[in-house]
Amino acid sequence: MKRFFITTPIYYVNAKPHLGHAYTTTVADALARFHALLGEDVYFLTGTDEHGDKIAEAARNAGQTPKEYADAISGLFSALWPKLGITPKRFIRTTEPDHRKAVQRALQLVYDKGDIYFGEYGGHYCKGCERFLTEKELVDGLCPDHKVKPEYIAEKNYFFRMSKYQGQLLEHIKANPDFIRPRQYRNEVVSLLESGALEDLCISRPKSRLTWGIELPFDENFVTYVWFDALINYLTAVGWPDDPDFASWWGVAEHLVAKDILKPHAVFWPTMLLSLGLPLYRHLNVHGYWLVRDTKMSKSLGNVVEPLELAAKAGLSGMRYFLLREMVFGADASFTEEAFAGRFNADLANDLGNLANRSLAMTAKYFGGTLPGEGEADPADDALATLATEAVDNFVQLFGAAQFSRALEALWELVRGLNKYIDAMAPWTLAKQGRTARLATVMAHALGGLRLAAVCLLPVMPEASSTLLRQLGADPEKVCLCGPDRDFAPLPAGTTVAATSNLFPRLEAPAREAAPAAPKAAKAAKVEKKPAVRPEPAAEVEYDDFAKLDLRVGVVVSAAPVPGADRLYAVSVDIGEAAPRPVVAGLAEHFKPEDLVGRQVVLVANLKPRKLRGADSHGMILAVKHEGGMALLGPSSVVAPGGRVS
Ligand code: ME8
Repeated sequence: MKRFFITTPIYYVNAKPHLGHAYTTTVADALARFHALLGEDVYFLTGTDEHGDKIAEAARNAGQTPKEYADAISGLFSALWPKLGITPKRFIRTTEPDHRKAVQRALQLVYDKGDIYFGEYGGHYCKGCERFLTEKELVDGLCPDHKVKPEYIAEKNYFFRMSKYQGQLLEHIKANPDFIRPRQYRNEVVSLLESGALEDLCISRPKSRLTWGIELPFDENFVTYVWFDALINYLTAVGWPDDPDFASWWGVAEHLVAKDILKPHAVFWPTMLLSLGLPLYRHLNVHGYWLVRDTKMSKSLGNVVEPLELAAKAGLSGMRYFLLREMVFGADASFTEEAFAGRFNADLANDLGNLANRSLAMTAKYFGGTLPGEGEADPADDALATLATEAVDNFVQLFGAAQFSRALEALWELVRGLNKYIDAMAPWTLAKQGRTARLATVMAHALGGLRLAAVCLLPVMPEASSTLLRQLGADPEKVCLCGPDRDFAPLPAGTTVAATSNLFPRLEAPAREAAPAAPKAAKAAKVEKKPAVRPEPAAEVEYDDFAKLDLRVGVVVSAAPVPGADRLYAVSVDIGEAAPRPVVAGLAEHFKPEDLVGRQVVLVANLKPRKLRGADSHGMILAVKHEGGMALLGPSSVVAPGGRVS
């Protein structure tokens, strides 16, 4: 059985986890699930890095021993992952005995080989990075990541002959172009190695200065440098040095890190492996930073987003989808609540959610929820099958190459294609014309495509995709992305599907942040002073008069400006009739068309048709005007189009 081994960085236990850590660990989890779905045997490793200066300092500040402190923070990490749907095979801690033993074994082997020597060194040490920075790396004398002035430290220490392996590493990187990916990070490492500037690595700390570390096996007056300790975790976890299974896991190892720790992973680690006589890992996958207003989100800068708070707002699946879709792997991405709600509403509430809601609701309406089997075919069905096959092939290829946002973009070709297929095939018209055989084929194809999309999305949104698969009559535990399961097929006859989906209710867009400019603030103050306008109560009506109104729930299918009318949109609303209703609505000042499409609204369906600015209007969308703008009326949970309001 093919194997796949994926690791995250082991995180420092000097502060609690934030969205940056959650991102890397979510990506690793998604990759692990993706490879399992391809039928592979998977090892997913994460954990905590617990020795070193900065943990000792954080513990001192908290009035605890380093071990007490490490236990508490490590516990926060290990408890967080399952809450985020993340299921590692092993959570390793560098304070565990098997790891300490492996580190000492590695140090002894490298020492015995003559690759460790004793010497003196002075340099700029950044505690945040836990490493010496070169003059070139400093920006205005400060560490570019932690924005602090590194401490100049000169002392006698042990050194690893890293420079000895410079040429060999460069050769390996050149012979394996995707050893470090994406390309920009590979290029960065190649120029560093080609500049010939690689120094030897200081790998010890005198106990006179630091005791919180693993003792050197060949000198009890020193502990090992935290990076020499931490990197070894990748070997310890899969049983190095003694486990006979070690080689089969190590041969397929892939690391996942952000660019802050590129150098330790792309230079320190492979040279250590070369010295140990071990094969190099297969890929180093490097991503950018999550930024908050142009600054890296980081515990030391105090601008972090709490992953659990975010998950509580939009559900776990929404958060995981956002993280994987929004960040172009390798580049930085900005986190804003607006971007979050925008992405969620556009891709999940509108595209995928609407597709699921309407295809299930129509199957319930036309076939009582059980597909009768295919009937009449149409060339559009073959075109859909081709689109699905291409989209899934692209998705699989890109996801496996760690290009998650592009992979999801490719899959959305299928999701949007399915919505277009439904629009073009117009099941409501087929139903009206009594073409049941054709209607059955259309629904089977739409649901078959949706099922395939849901399988692909299992690694990204395990919770929501499992629910969706169950709604489609499939068992999420039994599907895979291999063999015939990966091919497009209409949902088979006799499959019973749920009547509604309702997986991704729209998020309210967050209020825009207050603009700092004074004139705007003054204007806002003025508005507040104005007494709120309360409309006069209308005259009483008899119940029979109210009952004359036919109020229906509908889904906005499209919205476009009416030429020459700034306030108006020509909207079409699906209320479960043969064709969507054309309605002219005064919404243009308050909503963008994309904010409306997919939204459920309440329509006065029996209003006499009239022409507005030359366009036909067959109903009225209900909304409330208020001081802050306009709010649309809608059901509190998704209902089938055409549901009567009473
Ligand atoms: O470096 N954006 O631990 P660490 C994206 N112990 N990812 C972020 C991020 C952000 N703003 N902030 C943190 C260490 N990360 C060492 C690793 S491995 C043998 C030892 C993620 O707690 C990202 O994965 O500082 C980054 O590389 C890692 O957290 C750094 O975690």
